[in-house]
Amino acid sequence: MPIKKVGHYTVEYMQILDEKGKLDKALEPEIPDDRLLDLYRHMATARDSDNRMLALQRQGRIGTFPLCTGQEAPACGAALAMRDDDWLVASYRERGARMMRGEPPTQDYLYHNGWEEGSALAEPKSMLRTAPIAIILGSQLLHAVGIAYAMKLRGEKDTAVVTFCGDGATSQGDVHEAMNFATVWNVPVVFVVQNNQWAISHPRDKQMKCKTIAQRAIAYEMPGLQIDGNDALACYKAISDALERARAGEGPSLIEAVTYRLLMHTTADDPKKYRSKEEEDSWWAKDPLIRFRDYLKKKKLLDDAKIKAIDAEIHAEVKQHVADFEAMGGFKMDAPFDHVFGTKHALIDRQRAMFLADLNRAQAADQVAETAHA
Ligand SMILES: Cc1ncc(C[n+]2csc(CCOP(=O)(O)OP(=O)(O)O)c2C)c(N)n1
Ligand SMILES: [Mg+2]
Repeated sequence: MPIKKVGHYTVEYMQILDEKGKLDKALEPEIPDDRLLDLYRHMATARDSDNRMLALQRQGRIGTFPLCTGQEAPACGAALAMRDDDWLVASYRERGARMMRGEPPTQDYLYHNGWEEGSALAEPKSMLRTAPIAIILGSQLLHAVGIAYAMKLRGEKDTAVVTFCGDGATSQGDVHEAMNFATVWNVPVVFVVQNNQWAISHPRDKQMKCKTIAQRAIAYEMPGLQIDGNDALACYKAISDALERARAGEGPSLIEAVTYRLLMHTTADDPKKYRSKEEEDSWWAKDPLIRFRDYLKKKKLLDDAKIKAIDAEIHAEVKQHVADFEAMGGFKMDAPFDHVFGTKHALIDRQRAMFLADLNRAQAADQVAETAHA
């Protein structure tokens, strides 16, 4: 019997606005001017917040946090492509997307200062559907598929889920399970992998043999596309197209956004220990924010004076959010127990009582020690 070909594949790459600012007119998405400006505003706000948070962390005014500088395009592009009723199930680098979907920036500061209240949605009724930040790599993809499955069971039409993870997270079993079930159940979910070349100090080529992450989609029988993740227009278009397919009942898609983490993994990391300045410089030259800003300048939506004014406004807003955060108080030490289940549960009540008893004992011991010291 001759050996037959039972499968073959190609992996496509999409770029609309290249590193030099050259635009592919045929692929340019139609986005109203105010939405384009909103996209710039949020990408720039995410960048400014990163800088501000970094300064706060160095001054001991906020805890360790992950930076999103250089990775604003996939997150904000996704938020622009999404509708209010869709769900965002993100990882920890999608600062811009969270803000764009209406999450108060103070939530981000609370979360990264260790307050559980940072995970709670401030006004659940008016809040756009945004899941809490996920730190356990890949776990959120299972949640995303679960939410998409629930949408299907409930007969929700026209809603979909966008979920994010990193290149390193794709080595987790959870990611395989999520992608497999998403296609088996044909649920409306878009998987966006932010391939930023590194999993902390571990380079991409040491964690996977495959040349692209997008090609993994073929094994699950879903569309897979690699895009320039520093090109905001490509991010918006690829995610919009995938959302359209999901809404039309055509199931999940995988998008690999090729990008770069321009700063440290978290504030506890020093990338100089494992990557070269040449490598970093080559990616600064592809900065997604500058590239998109220059596109808007060419479209005459921005000029230097407008950019200066918007950037100053953003800076003042971020400063105000930090002031609001620092003025907050009244946090509950036992807040985590409030959110484990949607309804009360005897086991959780018992654990909360044990935790509070321990806490009271520790605080009383501190008091005794302080009094003795005085
Ligand atoms: C299940 C699990 N294992 C290990 C970690 C520790 N950890 C946190 S971030 C990280 C690297 C993740 O790399 P990648 O998925 O590429 O995302 P990036 O940080 O580059 O955005 C690791 C190993 C974790 N959070 N969860
Ligand atoms: Mg990574």
